[in-house]
Amino acid sequence: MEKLAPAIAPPPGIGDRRPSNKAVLDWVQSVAQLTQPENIFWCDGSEQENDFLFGEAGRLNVLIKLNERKLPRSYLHRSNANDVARVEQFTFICTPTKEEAGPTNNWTEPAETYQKLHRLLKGAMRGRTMFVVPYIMGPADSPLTKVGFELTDSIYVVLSMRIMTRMGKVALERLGESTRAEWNRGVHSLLDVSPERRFIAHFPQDNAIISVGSGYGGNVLLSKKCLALRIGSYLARKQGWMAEHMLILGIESPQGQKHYVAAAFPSACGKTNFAMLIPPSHFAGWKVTTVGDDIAWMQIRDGRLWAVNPENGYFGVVPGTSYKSNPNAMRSIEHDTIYTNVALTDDGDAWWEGKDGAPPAHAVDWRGNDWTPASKEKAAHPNSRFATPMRNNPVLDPHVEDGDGVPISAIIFGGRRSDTMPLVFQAFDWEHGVYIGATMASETTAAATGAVGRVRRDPMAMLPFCGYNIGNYFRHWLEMGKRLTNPPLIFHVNWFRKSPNGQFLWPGFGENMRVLKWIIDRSENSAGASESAIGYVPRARDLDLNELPSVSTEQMATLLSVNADEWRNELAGHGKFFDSLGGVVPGELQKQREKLAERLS
Ligand code: OXD
Ligand code: MN
Repeated sequence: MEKLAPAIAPPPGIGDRRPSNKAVLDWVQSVAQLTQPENIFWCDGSEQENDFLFGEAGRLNVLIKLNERKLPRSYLHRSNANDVARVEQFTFICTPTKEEAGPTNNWTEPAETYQKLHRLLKGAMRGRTMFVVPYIMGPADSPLTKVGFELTDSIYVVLSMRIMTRMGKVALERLGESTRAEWNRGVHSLLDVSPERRFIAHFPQDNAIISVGSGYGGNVLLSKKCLALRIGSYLARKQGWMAEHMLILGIESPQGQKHYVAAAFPSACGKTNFAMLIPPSHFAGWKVTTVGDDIAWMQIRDGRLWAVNPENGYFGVVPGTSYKSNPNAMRSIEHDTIYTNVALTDDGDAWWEGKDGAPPAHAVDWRGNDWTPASKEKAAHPNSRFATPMRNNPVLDPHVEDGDGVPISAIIFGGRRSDTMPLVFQAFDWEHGVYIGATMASETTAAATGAVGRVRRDPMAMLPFCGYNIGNYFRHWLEMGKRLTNPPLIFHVNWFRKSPNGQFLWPGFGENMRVLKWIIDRSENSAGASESAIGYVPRARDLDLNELPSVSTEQMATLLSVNADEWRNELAGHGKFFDSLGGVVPGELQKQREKLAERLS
């Protein structure tokens, strides 16, 4: 357990390169005075530093080195068993008024929260090292790029941040000397990794984050959910851009025609798989490339929406990942990867449920206990994760470092729905698309603590990540639409519809290319659809279903059907959700609901 790891003593030349920005130095000093670490380690992101830290993490049992031949330069981390997922109930948006945080966020008053957290942080790093991690989110030369600093007492966080962000010197260069520069202040301490003292607090007005009591990635890699989404969405509205929980992928036809799409699915609904999709053999010559698998920052240029991926790596769900489900992810995690909470085989390999091949006869499970295929417990935690550099991805898009981003032709919303939602449909226009995003729902997964499989409304997949009032977030979407002269078309997809006997109707994975192709064709005005009450739905003949023997004509009909009863139920769900938001929903979206009700009646 990492909480026991003592301070580390770096040799000369490592961990001693202080930034020169006075505002940063003053802030680090003030946090050090509060937390009282044994020493301060100033990270520069170099190879030498990284090698040293991996060595120390191994020596201190924070990481277990995996079989070098099977998984070169890769490690296993086991988190505390009570600390394996995001904790939405302990996540707070601390704005001056409750109304600014809105009805979907936990709110606490900023001054009181600082006081409470400072009490917890007082002396919390005694006997430990405090690492100073400078990083940027976004390509080095993008106008959207943000600088952040994370102070942490976790070596696992430092090593993961080096994978997930552009870390070190590049951030110090981007920041420069100005004491008035914009940068995010992030403080993280493991404390005693107790759920009673676990808080993830965001102070959007101060561009600051304090996270204590957890070691789980989504709670402690402050670059990701905390900065890139919660603080990011707040800054995006203020500054006129968008921070979204979306993958970005490129799709190129055999003729070299290229489109980019951005897709918002809730956590653990297959964003990474979709972003790395391999088209089936029927689509020979088509290529899908990944710009990002989780977060998109988007701005308007020339009336179009352009997106960058602010991250530098993937923090993906491991179970279910295989050469069958996602060969590109498998190749990405074959080396230079940190695994968290997977099982360890006797020959030092990583193992998880859903991996190719037979289970090992014996392994050590994610808790550190002996495991055999006869065990009742899962070997890997359902939310076990990999952190791997995006450079490992064999289908990384060549424009991933372009500061201007890539132009987005279509936005796709989607969720995990056993019924109601057809395989795909298209919004009538931007405003209708915003309504579809605002009312989307999904069955819950293991990515957050709580019940799994319950349908919950998750607007734009941002419910846990919108850093301000959701009503104003919807308004921001509507305003962005007005500024876009050439807006992306908006779609909704559902790979998870089931037959009455509980079987998935759609094969998913690579076959999702057929849906993607229709989406691209619609943006080029070259595919048909029928107009339904809920939007434009393809007829079976509008999709390329050649060489897809696994889906019968009846299955296809169900997949594309709009069931009036189910939709009346769905509409009631929209109404209930809007009501639960207590009057913040913009009039335009209420109108959209009324129009849908009319079309369904
Ligand atoms: C993630 C999540 O880790 O959404 O990306 O939980
Ligand atoms: Mn996510």
